[in-house]
Amino acid sequence: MNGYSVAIVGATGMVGQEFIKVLEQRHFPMDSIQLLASDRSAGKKLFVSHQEIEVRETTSESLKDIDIALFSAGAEVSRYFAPIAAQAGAVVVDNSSAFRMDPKVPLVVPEINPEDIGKHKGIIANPNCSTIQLVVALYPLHRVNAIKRIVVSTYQAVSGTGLAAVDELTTQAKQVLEGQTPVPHVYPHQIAFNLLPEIDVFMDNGYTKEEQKLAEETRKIMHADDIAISATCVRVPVFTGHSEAVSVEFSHPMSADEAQYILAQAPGVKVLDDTAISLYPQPWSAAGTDEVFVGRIRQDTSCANGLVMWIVADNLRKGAALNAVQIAEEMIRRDWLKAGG
Ligand code: NAP
Ligand code: 3JN
Repeated sequence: MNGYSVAIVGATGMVGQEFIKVLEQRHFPMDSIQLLASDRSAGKKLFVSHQEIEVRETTSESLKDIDIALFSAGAEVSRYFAPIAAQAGAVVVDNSSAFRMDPKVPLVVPEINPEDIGKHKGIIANPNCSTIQLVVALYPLHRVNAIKRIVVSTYQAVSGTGLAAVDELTTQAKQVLEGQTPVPHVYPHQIAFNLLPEIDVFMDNGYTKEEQKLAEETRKIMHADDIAISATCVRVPVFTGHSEAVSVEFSHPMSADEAQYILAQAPGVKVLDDTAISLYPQPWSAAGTDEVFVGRIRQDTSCANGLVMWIVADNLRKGAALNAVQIAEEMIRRDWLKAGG
């Protein structure tokens, strides 16, 4: 056998569709692929490498004889089916929040903590999209000069919410331009031509769950429990590409030039930073690409050891599907993934 038996759970969704593209583009070594979703999609046909494949309902039976199961059907589905898939012999890479903070489950960004993959017991968690791009950019700096505090504001595209939200922005934008008043369905308010500082549910301390995920996951991946982090997560009327304005306080001074130099050599990072020609990362141009883009690197005039920067990445690729496939590739490279169980 040359390749692996792969399953995508949530294959009809935004992340699932990106999984198919990433596996095709990277020539992931597959012998077979199972496209799984809810019973609503059973029988629907999708193409993988020019081959038509029927979507099946996710059941215990459909998760048998799988080597690697890529989950993106929400936390509830993962909580129920990921242990079943792992018990049946698959290694699960789960895109949901279900297991991310479980101490027994590795939370992995291959550029940062690939060795944590080796501790898995059948399930490996993929971080939240906003976390991934933040740590890919900040970890190379942290290794040189330990980070003490991060203050981050995110500008998150609607594709992070899924297909229904992409449709909602499209419909609302047309309605507003035609002089109509949109009725919101996916979000609590109109998203077209608007900003919503609410992603996931509000908690008792006034932060949202998304803001909490960003802080907790960052500390877990970087193995840095004492970094202080405060986040404000905002939904913006952009289809693809999450952006982040980040203030970082280091243990010692770091110049913008030094940070640029370190980041220019960092894996998965591309520096776009020349204010003379208005060169800086933008979600529009990050969409469809694999790198985490960093620009606007400058001294924080409010903090002696501080830098401020602007970080952008494709939330469906590096923020979700690509990172998960890179975890699988890393396992293959280290001979940690066996074909045929
Ligand atoms: P989406 O476009 O709404 O797609 C949801 C997918 O889940 C569809 O394939 C849907 O199948 C499937 N599904 C729903 N209920 C199911 C069930 N009971 N059994 C099996 N499949 C079911 O959402 P998305 O944007 O792809 O996101 C899906 C999940 O991925 C999110 O809930 C989140 O947990 C995770 N995610 C993670 C990140 C990240 O930050 N790493 C980013 C985005 C999403 P049907 O078409 O049959 O309904
Ligand atoms: O909103 C975004 O931009 C990212 C969304 C991620 C998301 C959406 C629904 C459920 C998640 C996640 O990955 O944390 C979840 C979840 O699994 O809880």
